[in-house]
Amino acid sequence: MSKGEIVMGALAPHPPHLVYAENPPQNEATSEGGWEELRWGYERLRESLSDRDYDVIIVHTPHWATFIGTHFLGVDNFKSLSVDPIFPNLFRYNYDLKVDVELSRAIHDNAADSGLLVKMMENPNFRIDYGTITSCHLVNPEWNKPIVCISSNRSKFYFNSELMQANMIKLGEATRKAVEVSGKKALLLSSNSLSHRHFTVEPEVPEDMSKEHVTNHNQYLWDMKMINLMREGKTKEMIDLMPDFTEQTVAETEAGCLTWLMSALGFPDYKATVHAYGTVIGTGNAIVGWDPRKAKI
Ligand code: 2X7
Ligand code: FE2
Repeated sequence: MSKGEIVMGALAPHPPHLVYAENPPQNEATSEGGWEELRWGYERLRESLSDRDYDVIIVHTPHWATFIGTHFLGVDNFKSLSVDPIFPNLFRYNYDLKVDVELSRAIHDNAADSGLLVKMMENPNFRIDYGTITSCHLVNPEWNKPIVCISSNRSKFYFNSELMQANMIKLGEATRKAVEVSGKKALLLSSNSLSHRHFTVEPEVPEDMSKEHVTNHNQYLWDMKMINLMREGKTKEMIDLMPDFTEQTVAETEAGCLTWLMSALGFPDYKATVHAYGTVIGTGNAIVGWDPRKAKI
């Protein structure tokens, strides 16, 4: 069996608004569009994947929050209705997804060997979080690949950002090793927004783009600082700044997804491709791809 590999890593944020704006048949709510810059960015990310063959999507999500260890989906198939708790008016999505339990378990076992507290989630009635569904839908609307879904352990809250990052670095390494041993080609998704201070009142028409802008200039400056480090291939520096960035912008990086992704990719020093930056109800969102083929040039 040939060695498996990560074919691409992506920052793939999950505002449910983007699915709402696309009007797919799975979502009960309907819209008049909106957030085109980000949706066209997802189109560009999909285009960049069109010549990349892959077997599985591995997604790390902030909205499956676990306080005791990191959990992994451990059932072959999940089918149900996912309703966003904050935006039930926008996101009521009928999902039917497949899980690569073998790879899920392999990452779980590697993570356990490296000293992390882990658990397989084997309840067939478990409700999949909207972060996972939104990022996977926008990257692969055909849903023709199995997924591995990893929860976000909330160690930042019961300990601190530094411990959270140290654990996510171990989890990223465990993920890369499991992919290599599996012989599979994997696409990795960090499902999170960047700056995350959002409006507390929704416009009457949620897709009214005359109301959309970043919550404050501080958030915008921090988002650009982080995105420019990605563009310059300075991902170690980005990870070093992460605790301050997260603190200053209440960023969704608090969940560890992006740290996990950078570690799995071996802290890329090649340039990332930024497909889009845009705001959703005031939060900052970037769609970014890391293509490991660039490391070999
Ligand atoms: O979960 C989210 C998010 N990350 C960003 C914006 C709006 C809603 O939900
Ligand atoms: Fe979120």
